[in-house]
Amino acid sequence: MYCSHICTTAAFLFALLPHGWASFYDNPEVETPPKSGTPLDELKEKWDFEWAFSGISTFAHLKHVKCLSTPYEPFDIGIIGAPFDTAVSYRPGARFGPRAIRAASARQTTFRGFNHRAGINPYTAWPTLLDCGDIPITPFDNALALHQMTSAYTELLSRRPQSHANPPNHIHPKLITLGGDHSVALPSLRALQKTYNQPIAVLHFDAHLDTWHPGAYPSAWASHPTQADFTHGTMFWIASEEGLIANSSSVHAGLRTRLGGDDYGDYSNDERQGFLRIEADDIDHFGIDGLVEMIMGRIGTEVPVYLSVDIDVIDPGLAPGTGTPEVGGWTTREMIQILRGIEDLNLVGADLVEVSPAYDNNAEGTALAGAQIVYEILTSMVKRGMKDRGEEIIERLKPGDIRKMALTDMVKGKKSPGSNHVKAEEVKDEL
Ligand SMILES: [Mn+2]
Repeated sequence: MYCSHICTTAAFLFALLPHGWASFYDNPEVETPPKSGTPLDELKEKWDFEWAFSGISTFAHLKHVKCLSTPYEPFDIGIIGAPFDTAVSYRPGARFGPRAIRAASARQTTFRGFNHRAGINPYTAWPTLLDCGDIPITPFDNALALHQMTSAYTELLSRRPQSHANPPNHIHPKLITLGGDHSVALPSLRALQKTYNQPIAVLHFDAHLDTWHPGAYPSAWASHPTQADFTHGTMFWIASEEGLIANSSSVHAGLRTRLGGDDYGDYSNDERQGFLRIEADDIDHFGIDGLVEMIMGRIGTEVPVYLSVDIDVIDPGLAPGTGTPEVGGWTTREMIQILRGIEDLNLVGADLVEVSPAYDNNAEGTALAGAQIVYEILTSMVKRGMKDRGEEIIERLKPGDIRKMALTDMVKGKKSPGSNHVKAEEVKDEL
């Protein structure tokens, strides 16, 4: 009875269809309009496209080149995997981080890559971007692994970037590392210090200090120095000892770890290494703008900065898949806003480490957070380059400005603008 009514209606409507025309139900051979250009151009036009869910997994569908063994393919910014996790103190598994982050970046595409918070699309802007693949790192010998990573970074940083000297300070290519446990920051810093011939400021987002003395792990068997000194909790201590880190312009942000012993000894040790400490709880007292001000005040926009993000800076409720989870962390949204706030830093390299997918939730939440953080870092590198090249950037409004503007208009009885691409000057006039 139900069908009879529906079916009668359907039959009636079908009769009204213009049967003389081919409809898409006929599934005809589709003729694409003729294009000017070579047959190869036409093939590319038709077939060079990947949906978010299709294609071989690279970061954001970027072209994959094994950069280490392909010196004739220049790039400006390379994404490189460091699948290494034999220096962790708790949960191993971050060697699978690079592939998880790449998979989670699948919805980052050139055609939908505009960062509305930043006003640019990093995937269509000036730099040649490549997914440089992974550094082949031994899982059996950490001394050798450290050597391999240092050699790999040094090799890649020695290349001439595609857009050499445009912007003027773009003399070396830039790398964003997908970790890997956090120890991979040491070989990065070694290579950066050598390449730039100066100590590098470290902006370090993490629940933990990672400036611990190797002796912080008690053992009757300890001898020093030893290969066992190189861990994901000691690499900044080693880097400080080696003079790689710019003392007095480095920052930890997001700290909430328990400390060793019965006092603040870890902090005094940390201070000797020249870090400013911003704790996770500080966000409630100073807000995002306050934290951004502290970081920018400390580092400024000129000194070369290595931005090192341990995914455990995010609360494990949102990012559980990590080596040493600590409750009470920042939300992903807070982290994104902080990263947007510090976009004027002079980044010379970055990493996103400690994504350990075996402990992630089924919805790949940790890897998604990691992929988004890499996107924000990449956005900053690209945007700073655009500014240094004198390119025009769509000025964006801060979320607070938009809200204020909407409220002002509503108070005046006007329609709320409801969009954020209104020119900033117009709003300033309004306010
Ligand atoms: Mn760490």
